[in-house]
Amino acid sequence: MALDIETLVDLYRDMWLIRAFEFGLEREFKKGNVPGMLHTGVGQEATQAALAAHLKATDAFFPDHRCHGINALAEEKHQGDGERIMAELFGRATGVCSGKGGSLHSANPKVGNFGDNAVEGSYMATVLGVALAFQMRGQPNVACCIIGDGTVGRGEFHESLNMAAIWKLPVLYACVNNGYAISTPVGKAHASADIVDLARGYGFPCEQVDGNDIEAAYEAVQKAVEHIRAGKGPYFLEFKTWRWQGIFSGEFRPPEEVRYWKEERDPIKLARRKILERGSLSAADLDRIEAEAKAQIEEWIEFAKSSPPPDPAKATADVYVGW
Ligand SMILES: Cc1ncc(C[n+]2csc(CCOP(=O)(O)OP(=O)(O)O)c2C)c(N)n1
Ligand SMILES: [Mg+2]
Repeated sequence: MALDIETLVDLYRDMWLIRAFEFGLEREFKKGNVPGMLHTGVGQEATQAALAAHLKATDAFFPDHRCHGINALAEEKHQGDGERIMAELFGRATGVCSGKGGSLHSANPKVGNFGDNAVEGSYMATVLGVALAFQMRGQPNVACCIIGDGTVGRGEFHESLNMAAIWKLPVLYACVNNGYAISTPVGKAHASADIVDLARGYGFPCEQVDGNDIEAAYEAVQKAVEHIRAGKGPYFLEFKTWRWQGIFSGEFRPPEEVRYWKEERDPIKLARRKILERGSLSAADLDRIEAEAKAQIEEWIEFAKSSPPPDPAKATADVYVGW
């Protein structure tokens, strides 16, 4: 089913915001302005924009290490301050965690962002507690965990799906299958290269989605979220996609594969084609949306750069809660 043009254009704008965010961040990282490690979500914008479009501030999501874009969109959509994710990545006091969280620990539960951490799979257990709380309080909220294909190898994957199934918990599993974990192809690490096959045995709805097709991704998340909010229990979505950047710099994938995904399967190019085919917006209109997103990100980068570093006297503030 085709999305209405307004929604499609909004998603196009969101995808450009994510890509500009990641490219801007990467540029500054290479200049030494961003501390820590960096893994970007370039190539996965459709999946992230689709999730961000349906998650409310009252929901909870656990992002993975490529989710700067979804973190920024949640911040921007719910509080109008996406620049605080940029500042967090720059390690500045104006960041969502006062510059002490960085990429993996950017969190802000006020917008539903419960944060990532360095141990792949750990929040597949934590998400159950949040989901159980929603269920016990009778709230129609979604607890979403965004995981990569690599996380599927962790024991928590199966423990989490099993418990969500038997307790009918409101969990949305969003598995971003980008073909590799570090440099190991999915099919060499798991019994099926289609992760959805591994999830199906738990008996709740599971679907495989083209994660580079914004319409398919948006509609799949919409359907899953409606199911969960109606109290019908968990839902599993596998987004088939591809990440432009690996874990480390350098390229290990065959040149033809890289060309195919960047040229033929770029989610932004695909969305642009769809919008132009509808005929109500011109190429110039879409160029303007792209330029606006890039300009907004440059403002966020300036905000981050001009913000002060955290005050060393507050190093332990917010580390322990209320005692
Ligand atoms: C338990 C654990 N083992 C290993 C790592 C190191 N590590 C960081 S990212 C990563 C690969 C993750 O692959 P995937 O989930 O497919 O995500 P992608 O980078 O492809 O998006 C690994 C092994 C880790 N963080 N935690
Ligand atoms: Mg992967």
